[in-house]
Amino acid sequence: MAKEVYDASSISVLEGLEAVRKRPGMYIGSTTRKGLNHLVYEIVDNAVDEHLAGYCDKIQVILEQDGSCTVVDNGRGIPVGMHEKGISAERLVFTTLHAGGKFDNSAYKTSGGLHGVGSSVVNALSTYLDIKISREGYVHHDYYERGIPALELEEGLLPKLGRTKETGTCVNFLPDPEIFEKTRFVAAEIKSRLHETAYLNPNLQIEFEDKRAGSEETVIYHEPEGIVGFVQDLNKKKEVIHEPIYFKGENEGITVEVAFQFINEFQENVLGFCNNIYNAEGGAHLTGFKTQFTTVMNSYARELGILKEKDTNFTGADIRNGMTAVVSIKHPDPRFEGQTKTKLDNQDAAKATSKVTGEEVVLYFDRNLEVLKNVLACAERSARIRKTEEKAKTNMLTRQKYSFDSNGKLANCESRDASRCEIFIVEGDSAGGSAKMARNRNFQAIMPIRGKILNVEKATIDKVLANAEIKTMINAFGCGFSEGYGNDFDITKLRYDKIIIMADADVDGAHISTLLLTLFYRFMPELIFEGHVYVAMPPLYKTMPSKGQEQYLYDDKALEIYRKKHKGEKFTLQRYKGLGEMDASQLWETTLDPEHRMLKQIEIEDARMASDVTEILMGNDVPPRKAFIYEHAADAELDV
Ligand code: 0RA
Repeated sequence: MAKEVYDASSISVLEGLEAVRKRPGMYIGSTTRKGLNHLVYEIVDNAVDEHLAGYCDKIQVILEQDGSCTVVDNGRGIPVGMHEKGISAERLVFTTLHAGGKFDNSAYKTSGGLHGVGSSVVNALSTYLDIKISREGYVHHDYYERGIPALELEEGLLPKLGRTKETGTCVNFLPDPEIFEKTRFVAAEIKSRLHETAYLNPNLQIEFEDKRAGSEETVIYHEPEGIVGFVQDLNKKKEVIHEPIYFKGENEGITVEVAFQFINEFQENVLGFCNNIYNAEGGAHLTGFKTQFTTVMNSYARELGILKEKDTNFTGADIRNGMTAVVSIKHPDPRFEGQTKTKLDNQDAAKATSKVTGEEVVLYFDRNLEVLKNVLACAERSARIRKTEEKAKTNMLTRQKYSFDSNGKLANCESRDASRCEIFIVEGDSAGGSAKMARNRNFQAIMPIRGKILNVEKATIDKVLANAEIKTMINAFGCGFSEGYGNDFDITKLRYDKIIIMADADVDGAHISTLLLTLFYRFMPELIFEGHVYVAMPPLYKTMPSKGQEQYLYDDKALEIYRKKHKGEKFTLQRYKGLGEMDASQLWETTLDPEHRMLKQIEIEDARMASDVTEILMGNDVPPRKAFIYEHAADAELDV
């Protein structure tokens, strides 16, 4: 049959699919769960393009019971007619790399780095892909297996399933387990991305439905207030100091849209989007916005006498202290650079954003003097703290010794090869003591911390820096820290490949882990994004059978399995309540030894997901916090 549906002209197509399957990472970033989610985003983004072209206002995303995903839109339907190459246009879209743009009437390509490489990549990486296209009065059908068409065409045209008056596209695909390490979609991440898409497209309704056993739910995302609603949502648990400010403008074919709002907290959260795609590494649009905003605010500060003649200007970071902003631009020909191809490179985007910002911000603040004064007060506070911080940093650096800080608490390892080194942050002095004895001192460092460190989400930077344990930790890691995202932090200086949080498997332990994760996310976010942060999973039980080997069990499920397997046999069960109950050799065996231990890698896709996660972890709502810990514990990437 393959011969019938696949003629000689398709050899290059086969080669293309083969290339995708050989090096999937090149097309979707990775084959971990992050890559898996990208499959969904690829298909959804195509439907969003159809919305941007003005023909689709509803998209449905369904996680099916069988592990597949369905994306339905009510657009015009992908063209099914004969294309010049002698095959249906739909086949061309799903089998050739980068075919998307050819049919795309909209002025906006969404080729944002990993995105827009399109439907053919999803097809190549799926066990099967089934597509139903409603247009021109019929439902047209096509079906592929691992990217290869499996239906016979009738005179070059797709078979029809029946008549319809509707139009639209429905794609159902099953990720291929030969390609992906994990094939279970993570609903939380997909939902977060869909919600964001809804904010960026206020006239679009997105329905998410999870049909998988045990996690059934339906959520509808429709955000008619657009990016203003986005900013409000990002700030929903914060103390805001004014209503969100919104403006939109156009310059040389580039549309610029900005919403921002200040909160009473020491942090900056400025997110950039180009053609609806999040730019994790920022880029020209953010530079244009930030630079212009700094200039405008400094000149207001002088005008109002907040800055005197002898004073130096506020820094950009001072001025953005407390700012939450979404900068969304539409560019006819976006280009991306950077490590993950998520940094907008077009210099005309900086110019356009700067021009629109310069005009609009002045229009607003000229009429809203009170808001202006409140925002400048945030900058003043930040400048004061910056100066304290600079002093604190100098003190810290001059005092710093590599192996032992002034408290002598860090037991460092001998190796200086960062790629091999690990640092364990251990709760409690007694567990810390055992860990120091148990470790392999060649490559494992131990840093005990006492009690609960500061809740950094609520503390100011000078308080954070005054905390001895935090200081020691920052010194030990070696890469500095950043207030806000990415300014003074150099991940290449990191001294340990793995930072492993080791806490008891109880409520206090969970709290300590949460505080540490918050600290890392706020001041050293790349540690998390680049996968250096782990949580150790000490065993919950040890079984001691009257005959046979002792065995450590890491969770209740393992115990259940053990009980089934050893039915009728006698064994004593020891339950570990804390790390302190294990002696050094047990601790080595169960929690330190790379051959036997279990680590959970902390995975957060990027800053915008993380800001939700921090909210969930640190907020005062107990139920969502439980849900988060539970869900992620169940999904844990076990590095056994
Ligand atoms: C190009 C042209 C036309 C539709 C589409 C693309 C289209 C693509 C996708 C991908 C997912 N859903 C989609 N819906 C539509 C229509 C051309 C015409 O009708 O004139």
